[in-house]
Amino acid sequence: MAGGPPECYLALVPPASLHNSVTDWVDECARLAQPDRVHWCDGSEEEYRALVAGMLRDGTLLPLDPHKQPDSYLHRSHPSDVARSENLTFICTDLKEDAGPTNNWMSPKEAFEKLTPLFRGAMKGRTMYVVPYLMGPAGSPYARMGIELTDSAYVAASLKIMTRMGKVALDHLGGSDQFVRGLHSLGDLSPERRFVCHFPERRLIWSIGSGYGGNALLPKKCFALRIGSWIARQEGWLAEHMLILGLQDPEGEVTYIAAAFPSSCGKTNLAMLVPPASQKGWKVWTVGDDIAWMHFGKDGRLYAVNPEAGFFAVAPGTSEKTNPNMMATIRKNTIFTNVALRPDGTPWWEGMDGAAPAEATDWLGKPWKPGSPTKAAHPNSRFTTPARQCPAISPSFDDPQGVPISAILFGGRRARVAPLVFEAFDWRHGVFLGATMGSETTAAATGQVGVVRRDPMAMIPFCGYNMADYFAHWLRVGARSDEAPSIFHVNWFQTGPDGSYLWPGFGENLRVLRWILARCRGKADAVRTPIGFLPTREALDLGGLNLPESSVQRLLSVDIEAWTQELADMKAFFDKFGTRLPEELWQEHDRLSHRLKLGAA
Ligand code: GTP
Ligand code: SPV
Ligand code: MN
Repeated sequence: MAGGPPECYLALVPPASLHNSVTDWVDECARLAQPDRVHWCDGSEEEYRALVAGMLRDGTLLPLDPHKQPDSYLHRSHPSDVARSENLTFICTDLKEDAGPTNNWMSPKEAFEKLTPLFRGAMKGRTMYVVPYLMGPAGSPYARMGIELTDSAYVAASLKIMTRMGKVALDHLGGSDQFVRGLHSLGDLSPERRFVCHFPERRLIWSIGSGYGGNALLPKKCFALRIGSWIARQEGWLAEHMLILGLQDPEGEVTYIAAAFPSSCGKTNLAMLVPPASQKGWKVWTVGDDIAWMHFGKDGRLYAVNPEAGFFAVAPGTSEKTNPNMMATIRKNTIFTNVALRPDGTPWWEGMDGAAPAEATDWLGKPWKPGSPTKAAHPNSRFTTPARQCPAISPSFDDPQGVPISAILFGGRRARVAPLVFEAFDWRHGVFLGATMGSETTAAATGQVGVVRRDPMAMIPFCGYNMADYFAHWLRVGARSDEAPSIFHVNWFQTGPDGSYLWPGFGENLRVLRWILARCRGKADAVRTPIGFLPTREALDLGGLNLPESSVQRLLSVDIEAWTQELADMKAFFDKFGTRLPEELWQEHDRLSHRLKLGAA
């Protein structure tokens, strides 16, 4: 890579205390990929600045206005490399059945044979950054180590924001050989030679051909979810695609909620919710916006930590109106990717406050004007920003024990069918709700947008093993405790005949959270319906929203016919797993079918 960091950093050598297996593996990868330089990252500010300086020199980063947007930069990824590539993502278990019918599988042998030639010499002329990182709060019994080897300075700098990187991680590792290995190269960025391969049995990730998001920032989806979910099943805990928030009531008591929504379906926004003026005394604290690692404590409660240290969040739609906390978070120290650029050197995207700029540079670097047929920012444009900068960051963000979860929410993007909110009858029914979640696809992954697909627990792209076993694991962990969280299903995305959203969403979602909290405390009314408990109109505060009666009706009722149609799709999904699917889920399916028949009668 031209213009790497200055010489002083290239001299860095691995700390002497490291286990041989670390240095052996780094040497082995260096022999394969043949970088010109190997740089051991220490995670310091100086190092970050040097990485940025190198990228400004070689054009990987563009500067933004130093006053309006201090210490922030714009990166444009390759136009064919703008989202996770699910079709090129593989789970490479020894046995195909262990990856299950919802994952792409490749045998480890085939994967190594296919990828080794691609990695051979891939880093020639480039620097290989050795990035040690810690997932989870320092000193936490739940924190885990990973090392990513990458030839992308953008990835190394992003990991400084997204993880606890460098010295803190190596201190945690000590002389241990327990860490997840991740080898990443940009390769030639061709989708033809792009692979993201996971070897859960070997705690290993090999990713080549992409520099973007979950394909390249290996700690995030590859480790914390795909490898993480595998480890979690072995050890009896949960690694989930969930936000974590603390809901503080007017008396000052904080209750923690975790929520799984598919990619680009509102986790970051809910995690940073700012209550509207009508909801006096309420406050939301952000613990995490994407991933939760959850362990049952001695008291039987489920405790969650956020393994990440930053947010890699969707730009379009982020505004002072929808997410003022995020707008405050990204004011400095932020790397923007594939957003548009205003002439004054500030970033812009569709859905930002105020009018569109009269002129701008689009995400491809081309001139853009309002009325142009294309969007200025890519729909999956994002930014990487430190969690610590969020004004609502929870005081428990770094708590080594994590926060006790009282409610788990599942939700998706459904124009029809799923009402605003309903509660599961019990844990087992809740697991069924999670397992049958449907959602319309978004720009977060390559492929068609807006088609309904089953996305159990928002984990379809992220579960590192057979999802039948994953469901069994969920059923088992909940059965072990009387203190397991209550489970709910939410949907902010129902639309009316004109395609507009029926529910105002964003800050107003607090009204739904309040009902959920009251249910957890046994203090809110609900009606029993075939699909679960729905709020009574009186139990849900709709005051001042002026929603048309027809909207309220749709939001708070069960469309028996539509749900009966869903049954067939749920069955088709379950059938994929054959006899491996836990019998309990078939029983829940039968029960739902039975209740719907009674409901229709
Ligand atoms: P990933 O980072 O891909 O996992 O996404 P996410 O689940 O964190 O989604 P995020 O909060 O970034 O929201 C994605 C898009 O949905 C953004 O454009 C938001 O503006 C929009 N959105 C979020 N919450 C709501 C809501 O309550 N109502 C509506 N209508 N849109 C929302
Ligand atoms: C998602 O797609 O769920 C993300 C973005 O959070 S990525 O890191 O690309 O997976
Ligand atoms: Mn996500």
